[in-house]
Amino acid sequence: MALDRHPTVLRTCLITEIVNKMKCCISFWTFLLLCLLQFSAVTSDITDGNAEHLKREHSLIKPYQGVGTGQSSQWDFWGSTLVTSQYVRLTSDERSKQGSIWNTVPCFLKDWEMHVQFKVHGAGKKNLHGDGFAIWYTKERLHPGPVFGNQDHFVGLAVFVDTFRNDLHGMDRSFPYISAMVNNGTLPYDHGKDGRSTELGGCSVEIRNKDHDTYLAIRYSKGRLTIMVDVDDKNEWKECIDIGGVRLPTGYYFGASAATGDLSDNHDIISMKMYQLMVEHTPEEDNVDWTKIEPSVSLLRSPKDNIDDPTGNFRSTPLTGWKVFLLLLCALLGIVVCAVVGAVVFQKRQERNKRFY
Ligand SMILES: [Ca+2]
Repeated sequence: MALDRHPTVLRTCLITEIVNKMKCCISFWTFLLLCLLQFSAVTSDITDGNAEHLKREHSLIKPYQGVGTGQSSQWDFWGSTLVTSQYVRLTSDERSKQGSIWNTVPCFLKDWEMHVQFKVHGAGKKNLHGDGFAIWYTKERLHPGPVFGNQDHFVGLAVFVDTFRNDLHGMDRSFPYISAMVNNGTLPYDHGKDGRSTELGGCSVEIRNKDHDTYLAIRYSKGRLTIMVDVDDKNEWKECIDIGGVRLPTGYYFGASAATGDLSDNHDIISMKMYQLMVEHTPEEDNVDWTKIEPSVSLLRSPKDNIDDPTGNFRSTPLTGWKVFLLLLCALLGIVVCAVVGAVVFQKRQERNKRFY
């Protein structure tokens, strides 16, 4: 009978039961964690270019027929841009050049992914080349200016592939450096600091004078901006930037621009392929007039990183919802493991005490 059991035995049974429950609990959480990791791996996969959803009106594809000619053309170009049958050269490897190419059709897709094949090459040795190129999704098009050949105080999204280090204090990063910036027209791009004070995130990538094809992908879906690169000839995307809380309207234009200064490079765009992402939206989201959205970003603030940042913009990658959840999960797992270890030690001690009596 249970009541006749020696108290120590009863306690040992209880502890064994607790330990078993905790083991079960750990298995459950481990399973959940694995599921989450699997889910995040799936969601972070970039589309492999499903041809069904390729939007030709927003894509620039060899041999670039109809580029810049007549009323029906879907792409305009400007400045030093040279269109051949094999590439669109925004600048040649010469000093003080600026060129751009712009989609003439505004994009009304809510969720999209742009794959850009590019080639940056030139005679300049290490650190003696510049300045880089930018991919744009902006309200206005064909407005030349000082930001990689496009206007400053732009409205929309810019992805910069900056090949020349202007900021000699910023030695914590190597160049070329890819970064993203969202602007509602109020912020200037600071060339002297390589745009550091307004960037949303970035990564260093070796992209120059490669014999193989080099790509970058920009995905915008459900307020999330993801930038990936495929530059190592491995045919796989590597994450560069992934941030949530990004608001971009529909109805803006895609474009690419490049500039050279005292130093130069050939900045070639081989293709820009736009894919529509099939994503469901809630009725509330669908009822909003997406063309009226003002470009903005809401990030978790990181005072440490912005101590000397007068613009109030934030360059650190924020903790997104599921990352916070994973962190909490890990903390919970840690507590459970500690509790189990404690319980096991306690159980062993009780058994040893029992032997002594
Ligand atoms: Ca620069």
